[in-house]
Amino acid sequence: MDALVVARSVAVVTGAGMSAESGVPTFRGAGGLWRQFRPEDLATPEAFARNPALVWEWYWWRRRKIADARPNPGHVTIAHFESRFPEFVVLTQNVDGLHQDAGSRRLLELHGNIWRARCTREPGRIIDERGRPIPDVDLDTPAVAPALPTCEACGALLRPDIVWFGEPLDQAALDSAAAAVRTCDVLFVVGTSAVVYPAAGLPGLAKRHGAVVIEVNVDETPFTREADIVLEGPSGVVLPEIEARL
Ligand code: BJW
Repeated sequence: MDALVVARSVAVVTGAGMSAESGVPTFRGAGGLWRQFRPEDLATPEAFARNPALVWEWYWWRRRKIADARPNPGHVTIAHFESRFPEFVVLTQNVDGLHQDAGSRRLLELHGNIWRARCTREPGRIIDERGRPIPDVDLDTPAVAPALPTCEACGALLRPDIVWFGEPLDQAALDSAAAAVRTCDVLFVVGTSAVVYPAAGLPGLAKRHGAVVIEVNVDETPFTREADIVLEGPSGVVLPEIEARL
């Protein structure tokens, strides 16, 4: 942990495990969303083209879960780190906004944000839907589906502002993320299964450029053997312990 004490530049890659202790389901593993739902039915552009109502219902259902979630001590610790290190950035795959709720400002959202929608005709037209009523849907009981959201400017269908499988990540965000991990002294990799690319490539890139990489996870990942330090345990416990020792 000496590396962290002297570090000037620190970056953190986070995944769904970061929010698990806030009650937000992860994707993989026991209780993960992909145990209950098939990604090809819900998280691809083809799925949305085939059945936008089904996809929107899934996102409304998830928005309801996330609306009740609060940042956990792991999010709070990461927000504190921002004022502790001269250079600091969070590179999150999470779409739940809990890092921002905890106070993080230096942050790149690599996979979008569940509270935003965007126009399918004019993708640059982004709509912040946080605070708007969330339609109540019961995923187990097909009922009369609520009307699909449309763009106020042009009437085209809106879609969740999320990066689905087979879609490119925002190139500027990805370039900034790659630059951050190439130049950081320490990279934390927290609560990610490290299987979804290109984000899964960031820890290896950091290592190749000389960073000390610290993995925080309750389980092993494909990256674990490459990590310099492996801290096994829930991020809501492990991260505050690290902060207490600094
Ligand atoms: C704890 C904990 C606690 C639990 N404390 N830890 C072969 C076939 C098809 C595609 C590909 C392929 N090979 C590569 C690809 C590309 C594909 C990909 O990587 N697929 C792999 C799965 C094989 N990638 C893409 O398609 C990406 N786009 C792309 O590559 O574009 C190229 C392109 C260029 C030019 C033109 C066109 C295309 C896009 C990927 C987008 C991912 N999107 C999702 C969103 C789903 C919907 C939504 O959120 O609404 O992002 S998928 C899902 O996985 C989500 C997550 O951000 C992402 C990563 O998951 P994450 O965060 O790691 O969570 P989990 O659940 O996997 O892991 C949780 C971890 O936490 C576990 O390790 C637990 O142990 C741990 N944990 N509790 C600490 N308390």
